[in-house]
Amino acid sequence: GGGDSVVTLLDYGAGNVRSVRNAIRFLGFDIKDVQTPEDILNAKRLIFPGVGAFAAAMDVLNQSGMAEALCTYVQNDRPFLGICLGLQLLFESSEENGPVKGLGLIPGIVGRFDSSNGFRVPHIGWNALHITKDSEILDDIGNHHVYFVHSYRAMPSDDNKEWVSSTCNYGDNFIASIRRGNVHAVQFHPEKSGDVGLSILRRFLYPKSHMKKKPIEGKASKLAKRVIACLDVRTNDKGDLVVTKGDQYDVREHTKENEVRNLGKPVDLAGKYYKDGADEVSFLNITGFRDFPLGDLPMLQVLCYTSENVFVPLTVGGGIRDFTDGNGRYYSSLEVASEYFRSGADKISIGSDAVYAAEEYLRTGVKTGKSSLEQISRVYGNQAVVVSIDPRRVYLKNPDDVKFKAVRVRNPGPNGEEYAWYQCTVNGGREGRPIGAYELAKAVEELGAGEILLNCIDCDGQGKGFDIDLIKLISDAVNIPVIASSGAGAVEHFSEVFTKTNASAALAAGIFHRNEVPIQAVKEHLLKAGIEVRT
Ligand code: 1PR
Repeated sequence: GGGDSVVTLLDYGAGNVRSVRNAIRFLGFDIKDVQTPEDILNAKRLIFPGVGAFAAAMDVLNQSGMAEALCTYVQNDRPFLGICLGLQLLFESSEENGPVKGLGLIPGIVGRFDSSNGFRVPHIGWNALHITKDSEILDDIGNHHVYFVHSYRAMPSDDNKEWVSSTCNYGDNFIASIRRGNVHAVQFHPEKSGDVGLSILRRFLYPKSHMKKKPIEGKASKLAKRVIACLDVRTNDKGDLVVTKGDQYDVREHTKENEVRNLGKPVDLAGKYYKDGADEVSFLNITGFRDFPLGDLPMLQVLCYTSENVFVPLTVGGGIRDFTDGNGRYYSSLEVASEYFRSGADKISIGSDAVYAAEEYLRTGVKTGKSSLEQISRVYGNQAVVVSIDPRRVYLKNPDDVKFKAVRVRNPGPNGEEYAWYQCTVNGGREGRPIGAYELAKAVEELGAGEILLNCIDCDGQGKGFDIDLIKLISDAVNIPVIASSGAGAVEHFSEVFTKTNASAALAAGIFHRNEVPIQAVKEHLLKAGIEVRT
């Protein structure tokens, strides 16, 4: 069981629990990993961060004898904290690839969110909670937001109301947390919910140190719009990994030396943006398409170090594809992604390889299951897979001139063209492909993408605002969240994109790197404009 500063962690090896480990260590605890069912029974306090699919998790728990030990542990009212799937598994069954039987400790069935009522699935992002009873670990959460990422949820009912300690509204009113005695579980991710999440974990780890007081009333909120800081990372000519930033994807200074623009160190900047209130941090390894990322150990180290101190979701992209190195050793895209997840990424993002996969899918009409996108989303869940689109505007006089979806644009082209289509590119914008952003977005949604990062080469680094025509087109075309990117230059650009399009998040790089607009100013402006954000 270990001493007072030890937490027993049930990690059955199905995915990334690195962020949970980092958060526990950050709070001053050591981790003892469960090896046998006895380790569960002997734990002083047990954290169970469920990851992966429900059925796979139950198989492991049943075969190892841990399911029985968990049931005994919970029935004996021992200190327990389940996270995400670690909450869902306590219920009777799940519809995820099922029905599949769960641990059966709490009455109820875990079902999928209904996306037909206009809510995007997966549910990704920050919500405030409706506290329904004294939950202890949530006592001072008030109206603060916590981070969710899931497609399945349990619902409150008369049969389980003695367990439910908070709910959240996302189309359905679903269970956000349960509490009975010393047994707690949360559907959201405290380890990814910034300071608020850390304080929830702290309350679980140090229960006696908190004076009993009346919980602050919380009110359930709408899903907050996210503000994301993006770091384009590459090796400069001196061999240092730097944060860079392009103008329309050109990252070199226009001087005689023509050096790669250097805006700072990746780990430092990520830490700064976390402290400044970024809801997520993205790293894009922008030369990953030509350099093999697993040969690029510094990038993996950047993730390792960043995830030790940054407790919001981290995304990493660049170079995720199958690869054969100089010695003829073959690496699958899944291995590349796994290495990123092990190093601390919560999501990976795929650019070029998703374009090829979508082209093939549209050509053949067949889902082979072999593309990087399909494989990674099958193993890690589609909420862990972002597709990054790098389109370029192509003006048209007549929308029927191309077989791709064209839109009427607000600002006509150089020759008065009133229409444009958005051509996808690969290799960091270097090569245009015969597919539009609209066709790509719809295809990758079907292939298993959980989110779209929508750039625009024309707007990148220009500071003139997001491409509203493009973002509206794509966010109306798909049912997964869309992150608007490229062109932010002022706080007003953020309220514009959230009022004129259905984007779920907005991403910026240059204005944050150059300290032109702090993240806090963006949030304050959005609040004033009546747009819900995490503060
Ligand atoms: O194709 O899977 O290896 O992924 C490569 C990834 O690297 C893609 O996500 C691609 O978008 C990105 N990338 C490649 N080259 C560049 C480049 O700039 N030369 N960066 C690049 C893309 C665009 C945004 C940028 C926003 C906001 N950067 O991420 O941060 O446009 O910028 P702003 O706010 O300053 O306007 P693969």
